[in-house]
Amino acid sequence: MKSTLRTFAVSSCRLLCSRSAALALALLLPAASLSTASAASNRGVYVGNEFYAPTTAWQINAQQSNFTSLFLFTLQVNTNGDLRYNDTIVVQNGVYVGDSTWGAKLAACKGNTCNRIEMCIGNYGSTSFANIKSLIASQGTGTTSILYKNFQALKNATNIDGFQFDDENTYDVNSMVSFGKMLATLGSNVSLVPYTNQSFWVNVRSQLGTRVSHIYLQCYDGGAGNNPSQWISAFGGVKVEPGLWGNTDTTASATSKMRNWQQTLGITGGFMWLNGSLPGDAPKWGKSIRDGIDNFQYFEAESLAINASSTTVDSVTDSSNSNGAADILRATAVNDYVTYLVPNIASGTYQISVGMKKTGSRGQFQLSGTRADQNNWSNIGSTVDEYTTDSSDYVEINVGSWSPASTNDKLVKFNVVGENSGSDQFWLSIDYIRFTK
Ligand SMILES: [Ca+2]
Repeated sequence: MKSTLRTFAVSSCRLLCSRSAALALALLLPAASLSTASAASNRGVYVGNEFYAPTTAWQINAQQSNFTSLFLFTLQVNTNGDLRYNDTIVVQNGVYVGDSTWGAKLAACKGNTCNRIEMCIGNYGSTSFANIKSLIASQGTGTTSILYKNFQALKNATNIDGFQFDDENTYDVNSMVSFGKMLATLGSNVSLVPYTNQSFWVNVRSQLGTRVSHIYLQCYDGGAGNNPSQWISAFGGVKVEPGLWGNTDTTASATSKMRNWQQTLGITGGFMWLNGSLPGDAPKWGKSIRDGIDNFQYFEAESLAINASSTTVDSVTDSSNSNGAADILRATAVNDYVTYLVPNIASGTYQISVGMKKTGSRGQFQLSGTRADQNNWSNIGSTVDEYTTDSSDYVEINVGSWSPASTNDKLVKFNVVGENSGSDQFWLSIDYIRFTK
């Protein structure tokens, strides 16, 4: 057993605190309630060679990034049809010759918020779309063409959800449309990633129709002057998902821009260019888009009223926690619990997320909820393990969905159900609870 000695800058017992004071604080919390978003946003980020193939550490980074979509940057099509992920040939003569673990390791990146992986084709200065045009002119896109065979091999090996068209110089409508239709027959969606030449992209979208699942509009660098409203009009009302650059925006400005676009245009997604790889501060960028677009209510645990608990709950200060503080349930056994009163939650379906500081001495909990004036508990999601082998991980976990049927105060209960075999305690860290509609 590890020592239980711990020091905190400030540690105030919450078990016997004034509940009315805590409730008053909770009611004063600003809740970012946006008008029209109806589901958690799609939040993309470009990543690079660190995801060929992603180690366990990169898989965890992806899951904890607060982004929902990874954009693998970037695939090239050689003149003979060989497919190259950056400098590495991955498909040749219809056969996948890349890292044999790539598909499994990409699949392992999904979880928590991360649920989609797209692969970008091309980039600035790339000849890939010129090569695609030539190959289609000579071989077409039938099942015996090298393009078909190579993309089928890549799709089978990686199970990529979609391919992005990042053509920045060829701009040939007919071959891009043929290529998009070919990918659709392989079960892959297409995303368009324009920054200029609007009429070309509008024509491609028009001909590919719903085979195009996303339009990611670059609103930085060469596309800095792009107005998403004007592009949405040009696409006949199809929503674009605007993208920003970490070098020319801050997290605050990204949130502000995304919120404005959400409120005025109803955008449901956005993306970040963080220089082509997933940086250590990716979670704050994923959060910045989420905070701009999502319709959510945010409750700091340390400010919520505690309705009941089986043992001590301390409020601890920690500048890495949201609002600089979090609650710690000093659980010593299975079935220790804390129940919070969460005020004024409207009926509807929510994704419930919990912010926490994972460490090596944390327990596992099952979340459940009920109307505050009833005793009608239902589980929310499945068991969450707060244990980590890292010294500390400040993460938000998407616990699960909950659909309260009526509008009123709710009780949310964290019940300890066990501990990881590597853990030496049952304590829980509860930083905040977020309800996303
Ligand atoms: Ca907090």
